[in-house]
Amino acid sequence: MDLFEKPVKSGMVAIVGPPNAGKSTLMNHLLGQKISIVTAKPQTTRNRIVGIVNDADYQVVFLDTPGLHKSREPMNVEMVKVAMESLTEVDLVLFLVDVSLPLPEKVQREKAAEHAEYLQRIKCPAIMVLNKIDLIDRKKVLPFIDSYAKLYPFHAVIPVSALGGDGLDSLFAEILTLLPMGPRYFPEDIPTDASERFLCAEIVREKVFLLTGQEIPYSTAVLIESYKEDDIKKLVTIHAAIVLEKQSQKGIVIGKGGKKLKSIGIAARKDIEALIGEKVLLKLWVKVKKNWSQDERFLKELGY
Ligand SMILES: Nc1nc2c(ncn2[C@@H]2O[C@H](COP(=O)(O)OP(=O)(O)OP(=O)(O)O)[C@@H](O)[C@H]2O)c(=O)[nH]1
Ligand SMILES: [Mg+2]
Repeated sequence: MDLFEKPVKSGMVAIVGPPNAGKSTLMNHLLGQKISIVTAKPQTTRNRIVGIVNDADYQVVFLDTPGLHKSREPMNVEMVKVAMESLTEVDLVLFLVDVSLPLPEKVQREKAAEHAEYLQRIKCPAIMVLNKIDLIDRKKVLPFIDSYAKLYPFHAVIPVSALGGDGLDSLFAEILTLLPMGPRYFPEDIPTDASERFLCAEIVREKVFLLTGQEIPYSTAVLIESYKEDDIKKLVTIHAAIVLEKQSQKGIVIGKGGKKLKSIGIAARKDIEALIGEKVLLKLWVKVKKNWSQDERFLKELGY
């Protein structure tokens, strides 16, 4: 880094909140690029994922995090720990909730109490982001603004649609006003610090989430076993294992005559090619590792 580089608005911004609130969708939209995987199922994101937005006057480093929730499962406990740590290690927190869910008042109150517990840990400015306003009548957003303003001294409460983009300009402007001046922490030309291998594994996992039902997504991990670039042929060959917890799940992921696995592979290859800008040969296979999500060493290997 150039020592004489002029300081810019720069800092770390954690995107935290309950599962499925739209945290990854928000980060991708602010980046203008898909880095984090998105599905309609909760607990999609398992790691802290960095997304960097650069301009002449700023560098905003977003941290997309796993959803905050109560769980005793070892993997989920780790995921929540990652999100909790993000609450305390950043310059600004965006606390994101889904305001489109029609919840009974009692549940709403319980949720607010749980959120207040998380919010107590924050040591920096915070913005409350009320997401998915495209799904409800504008008038229904007002009570949320009031009730969340009581929970914590937020610098702002901003309704948005992370998917459609409504409210994101105001949100980004507010983010910039709250960030300190400082150096750029990352080079200007990279949108994330995640490796291509990691992003490829995530894409395969997203397709398993999207194309299988019931318990399969939560029992799935993806390991990239080899990643070879051929500069002459301009071809990247990737071998990946879809790791499941039980033998009985194998048939579901492979499907009749291998059909399901084939469609997972086709969908994943398209996205990987778009991400790395080269032709990809993706070879997938399915293996069973009994109760891998309880195995701390394996979780470490996966980076969870
Ligand atoms: N209609 C609508 N849907 C949205 C919006 N934001 C996100 N979604 C949808 O909500 C679902 C969850 O989105 P994600 O971005 O994966 O949510 P998340 O908070 O990252 O979820 P976890 O990683 O599981 O904690 C997906 O189906 C998104 O398309 C929005 O503003 N409007
Ligand atoms: Mg997510």
